Amino acid sequence: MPGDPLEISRRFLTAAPPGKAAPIRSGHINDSYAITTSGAAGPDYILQRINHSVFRNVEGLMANIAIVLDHLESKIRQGAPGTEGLVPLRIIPSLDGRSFFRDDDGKYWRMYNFIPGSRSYDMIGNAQLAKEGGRAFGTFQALTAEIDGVSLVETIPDFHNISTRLAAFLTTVEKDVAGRAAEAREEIRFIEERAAEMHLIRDLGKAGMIPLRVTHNDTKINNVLFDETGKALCIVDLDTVMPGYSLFDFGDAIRTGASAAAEDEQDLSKVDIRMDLFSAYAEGYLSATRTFLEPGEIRNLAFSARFMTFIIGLRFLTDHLDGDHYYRIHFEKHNLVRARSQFRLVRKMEERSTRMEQIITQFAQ
Ligand code: ADP
Ligand code: GN1
Ligand code: MG
Repeated sequence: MPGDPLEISRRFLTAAPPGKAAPIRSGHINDSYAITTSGAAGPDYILQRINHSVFRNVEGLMANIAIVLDHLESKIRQGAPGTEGLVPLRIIPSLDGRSFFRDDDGKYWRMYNFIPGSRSYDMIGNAQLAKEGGRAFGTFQALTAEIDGVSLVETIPDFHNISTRLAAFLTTVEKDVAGRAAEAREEIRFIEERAAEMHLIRDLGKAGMIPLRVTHNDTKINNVLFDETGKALCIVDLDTVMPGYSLFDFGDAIRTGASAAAEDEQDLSKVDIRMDLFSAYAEGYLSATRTFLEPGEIRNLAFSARFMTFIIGLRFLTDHLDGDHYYRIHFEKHNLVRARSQFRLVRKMEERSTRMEQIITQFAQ
């Protein structure tokens, strides 16, 4: 049957025949399955259907990932600083030797090795894990510095471009195709009040005050795989690796990795930034990056958390007003719930901005 994950997994060059496919339901865009080969105790591979309406250039996207993974694997092999204990992620080729497989319905699939004994967390429980997560993403930033950004395609153009995101939002509010704008009046005002200040990173970039780097661009903390002792094993979810600002990656990791509540928490009184986790993440991240980050980057790390939380909230709200075409939702108004929780988190970060800046200064020394 076309589209059946177990059938599809048999179209890849696995070391043993696939016997079981179990869905992994954490992401909002792609579909992932853990593939266990016959007789094996745990999964050996991960199969993913790439969302082709979000990622228009799958060939370019897989080429990006191949460049980054090859580079990371060679760094791990050389024993570059920070790579101890890291496990390489590898693309498993299709039977016809390509980096992806296109099924009879035109859907795109790819396969990776499953990182054995790994787990990921939608929310971080303790400072030790936050510090290790920060060290892992900091190391990723350090290791990818040698890749020439020109060799990478922009898999989603203007992904964290606040100007185009705000313009899309305003058009969506104006059209109000789903008739939902009235209910979101407060959130719309929240965005309008902050729109001007949110241009900061873009302005610094344009003025040459912060460098373009190779960045991950989706550093949700569940994209770090840890072992059972809390040691980072691997960074996954590389679909959006492309040129960007380090501030995007720091900010998005704080949004999820230092949050006291889930991304879609409905009880807004629970939403807050945990300063113990922020501090630990910043310590881990800066331990791997402080030698090369530029002053314009360091100075804006605390702000970047607010920025990324804002822009993701803005995208959730835009999708809600547009009728939920982009993010997978699990209940009615899910995107509105997500947006509200992100905006509450922005408010909490505003209240704590002075302390957040002090912490960055302390660990940047
Ligand atoms: P999404 O874009 O849907 O978030 P991810 O690539 O992040 O997709 O995969 C979803 C989840 O699957 C991850 O958070 C992680 O828990 C698990 N996962 C992804 N890749 C691997 C892997 N190679 N080995 C083990 N688990 C993985
Ligand atoms: C999406 O696919 P996933 O769940 O890792 C989104 C990110 C958002 C995130 C919000 C390609 O990530 O940009 O930060 O949801 N990915 C894409 O949870 O749009
Ligand atoms: Mg992910």
